[in-house]
Amino acid sequence: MERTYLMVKPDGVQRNLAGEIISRFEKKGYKIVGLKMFRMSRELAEKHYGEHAGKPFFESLVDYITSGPVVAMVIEGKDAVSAARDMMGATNPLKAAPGTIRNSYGIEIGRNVIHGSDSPASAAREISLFFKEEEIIEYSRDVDRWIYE
Ligand code: D4T
Repeated sequence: MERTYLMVKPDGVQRNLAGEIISRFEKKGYKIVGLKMFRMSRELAEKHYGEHAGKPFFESLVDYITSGPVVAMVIEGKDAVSAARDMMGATNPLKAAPGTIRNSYGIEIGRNVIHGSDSPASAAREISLFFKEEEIIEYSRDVDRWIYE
């Protein structure tokens, strides 16, 4: 079982899409083990997007991600990192495959509704950046035997 970090970005929250997006991961069968709303500080945003520092879109990216609350979650399940990336679709919503979250709800790359970790290593880094250990809940679900064989 693998964990990944997902975050409904400020546009997704403003557009009342948080519930819909959380629901997609629940309905697929992933277990939510962490969930909260917060507004990101500039410092945290610059750390999170550190790999893009110096790029032309960096400042607007930090402005955007700090512009309002985000809804962050940690989900757990088989191949969670890559499966969640597939469910989100390509970074540019106009290039995202039909049916993906970004294709369904976005148009612009700078308003692409959701973030998800791009590798198990990023997931571990982002989970510890945004969640305290005690905010991750370990529990079992009876329904798991109907989701996994
Ligand atoms: P995030 O990290 O937001 O889930 O997006 P991705 O993992 O899919 O894509 P990324 O790291 O390459 O980009 C981070 C973030 O920057 C915005 N962006 C990206 C942008 O505004 N203009 C651009 O040209 C690029 C490449 C969108 C996502």
